[in-house]
Formats: sequence, C-alpha cells, structure tokens
Amino acid sequence: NGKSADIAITVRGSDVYWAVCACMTTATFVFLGLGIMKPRQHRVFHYITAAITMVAAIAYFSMASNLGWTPIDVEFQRSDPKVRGINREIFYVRYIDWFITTPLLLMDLLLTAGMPWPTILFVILVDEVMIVTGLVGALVRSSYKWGYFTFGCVALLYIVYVLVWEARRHANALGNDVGRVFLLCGSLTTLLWVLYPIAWGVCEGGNVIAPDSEVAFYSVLDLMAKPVFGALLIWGHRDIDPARLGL
Ligand code: RET
Repeated sequence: NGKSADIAITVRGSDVYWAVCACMTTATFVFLGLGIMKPRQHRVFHYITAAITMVAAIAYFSMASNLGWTPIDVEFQRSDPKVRGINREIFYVRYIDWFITTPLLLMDLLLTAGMPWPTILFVILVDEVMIVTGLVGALVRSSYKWGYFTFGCVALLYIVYVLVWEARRHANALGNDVGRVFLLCGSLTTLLWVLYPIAWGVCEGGNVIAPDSEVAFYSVLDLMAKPVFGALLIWGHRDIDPARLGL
C-alpha cells in the first residue's frame, strides 16, 4: 500500500525475520541443553553463547513483528521512491541486540584465549563505542553520520588487531587445541565483523539497497556470527578443561 512505500517499509522481510527468530530460539535451547549435560564448572561457554542467541531471538521477534524501528529522513531521494523511499526504516533494535551480544561474543573469544581481564574490559568498552557510534550515525540525517561511522570503524580496527594479533598468540601459548579453536572462531569473527560496516554503509548509511535486501544481508551475517559461530566454539571446547584457561 501507498503508506508502506512512503516510508520504505519492507514488504517481504518479516517472513525471513521470523525464520531467523526460530533459528536463534532453537540454537538457544540446543546450547543450554548441551550445557546442562556438563558439570557446572564446564558450562561457561554454553551460558555465554546461549545468552547471545537468546537476545538475538528477541530482537528478531521484534523486527518480524515490525517493531523496534523508526523512520529516518534520507539525504537524497533515490531514483525509485517506491523501493528506497524518502524515509527509511531504521531498526534501532539491532543496536540494542548488538550492544548486549557483541561484548558476549568477544568474551567467548577472549576467555578462550585466556586473556587478562583488563584487556577484556577495554576491548569490550571499545566495542560498545563501536555500536553506539553506529546507532547515532544511523539516526543522523546529515553527512555527519559518516563521522560517527569513521569512529566506529577505528574502534573495529582496534578490536581486529587484538583478535588477530594479541589474542591469537595468547591462545597458541595455551596449547594446540586452544590455538585451533581460537583460530577457527577468531577468523570467522574477523571476516564477518568487517562485513557489518559494509552492510551499514549500503543500508543505514547510504540508503543504497532496499530494506528487503537489508533483511537478507544482516540475517545471513547474524546467523553466521551467532548460531554458527557458537556451535563451532562449543564444539571446539569439548575436550578443553576451562581450568586451563583460568576459568
Ligand atoms: C557499525 C557501524 C559503525 C561502524 C562499524 C559497525 C560495526 C558493527 C559490527 C557489528 C557486529 C555485530 C554482530 C552481531 C551478531 O549477530 C555499528 C555497523 C564498524 C562489527 C557480530
């Protein structure tokens, strides 16, 4: 209908959002189920990872129900206003999800690498800067949004540096098995996380692709970054005693 087109509301997106919500919910129960089969001292990664997919399930429930978004004026009217609109729906609920879950994903990785807590704390704070600048940038209409985006990208560069350099070496020093699970999950994370600012740039940032395509882009990233990542991490830890990581 005309109203939806005016605000560039997604027309096919919600089915995909429901499907992702179902995947996140299933993953949560699987991770928790695997956890309770283990002694309490061996559950830390199950709990962290289940919390990640649990929060994502609720975020996707919101987006599938067409909630958690606000229309933002876009700077230039694109050629086909039916597709791109003069406003764009910005799902701020994504950032609430990311604000909770990206620190937990980093904890999964940095605890695996046995990093000292001051490093973990600082990386998480930088991560929160990254998410908040992304949110503010998404809500700003003028080209200042790219200033926020730049701050966020610098924050991401620091996180990537810690993951690919410091934490990787730390993990290797803890043994081959720890090094291997860190290499797998750390590489997956690095690869996926650098794709997020690209998605942001063509969706919230530049309004280049339609909200229906945004659904696909972010959904694939989120499924890889949460349930797939989580399954690989938990699988990788199956023979590693958390006591070896200082947990
Ligand atoms: C933003 C925009 C500002 C610049 C940068 C960003 C990076 C976001 C990232 C998000 C990761 C989300 C994950 C979600 C899991 O489901 C905020 C898009 C650098 C890296 C892993």
